[in-house]
Amino acid sequence: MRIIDAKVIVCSPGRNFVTLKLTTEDGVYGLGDATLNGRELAVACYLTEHDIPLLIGRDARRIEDTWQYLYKGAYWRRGSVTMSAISAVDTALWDIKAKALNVPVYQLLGGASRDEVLVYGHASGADIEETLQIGAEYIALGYKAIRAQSGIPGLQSTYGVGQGRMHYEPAEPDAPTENLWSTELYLEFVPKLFERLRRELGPTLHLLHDAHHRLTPIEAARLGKSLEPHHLFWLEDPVPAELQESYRLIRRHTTTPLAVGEVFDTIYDCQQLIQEQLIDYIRTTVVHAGGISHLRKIASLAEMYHIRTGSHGATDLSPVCMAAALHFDLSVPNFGIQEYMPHSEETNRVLPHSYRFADGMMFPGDKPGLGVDIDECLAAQFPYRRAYLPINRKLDGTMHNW
Ligand code: EZ4
Ligand code: CO
Repeated sequence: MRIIDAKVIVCSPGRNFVTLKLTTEDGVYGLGDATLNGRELAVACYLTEHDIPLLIGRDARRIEDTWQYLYKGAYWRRGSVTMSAISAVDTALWDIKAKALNVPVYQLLGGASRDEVLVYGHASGADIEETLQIGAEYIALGYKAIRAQSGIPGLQSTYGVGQGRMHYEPAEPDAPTENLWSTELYLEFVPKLFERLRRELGPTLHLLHDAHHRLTPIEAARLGKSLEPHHLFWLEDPVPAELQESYRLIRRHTTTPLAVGEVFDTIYDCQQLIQEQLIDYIRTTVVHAGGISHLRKIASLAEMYHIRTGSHGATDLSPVCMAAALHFDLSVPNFGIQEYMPHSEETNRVLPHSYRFADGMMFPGDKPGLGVDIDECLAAQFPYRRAYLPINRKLDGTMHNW
């Protein structure tokens, strides 16, 4: 079952996506997401110039060997560009294998460990009142878990606070937006936000919050402590995690559960966090952390240490990644929660998919493979447009730490 064609499809149906399509001599094709938000063409070029020439003629059934070949063969280990490229190849090969065997991908991963997958949506408002209102709208849609972010009094704009109600887009065209940041204002405000949300939205809704790497360990410890009465499902990325041991300090001070890992690209980024039980949820994703094959290894390590998965799933991860995530989530024993933001109408038309949402839960569907397709003609009508993630400065102009 040789790979005879490989195509990198770059398109922008509302936002940029990079999709790898591998085709075998039998006419079976598979898709993989290779989107790295704000750095899309670096991965597209890596695939075209470096990986694809090695894939043509290879046996598409050899998923693990191909992963090892691209990872070890590169000599230069890890890195988000390399790993996103490997992720796309790996995901496409799982799609091909499952289609060839006429089963949904989750059946190849050991079968379903649960009937459906718990997801959380983004409730973002300009202030507490609006965040509350949007939270209530999510409950009405059936959501059992929401990530709440709110504009902070005294700050003009804040990263992670979405503009639309259901749609969230962190990147901006042309040049990066500059946000201003004040830890003092943030730490003063967030406990008040969650006090109101918990009081008005009830005791059973799962409440999550993302600090987007903007605190120091001792500040994070204070935030975690101040949020304890409102029992969050998790506090995400309080501190940048290049220094994994910094989470020891936070852990010593608070019982608020911690989630880290959306920017990680291999198991080595979270080895210490997992083995010292410094976190509760690992957020690595199919598209950035080596595909389904590598994510399963991370989940297995986490399982040994009582840590559950909670994969990143914002709209810059394409429907191909979302589908792969749902097959993975359905199968791993230590699944926790999955992030989910619906894609735009245009994206859904370019990348039609069989996964579905109902009552706060999702299911990948039972179509053979991942259950996602690509309309290449339509994709060509949405050309790439350069975009960047925002940057963050303190009030005195200093670049902030994420
Ligand atoms: O910043 O997807 O938890 N979700 C997040 C996202 C990420 C973006 C980066 O591309 O933090 O909003
Ligand atoms: Co995040």
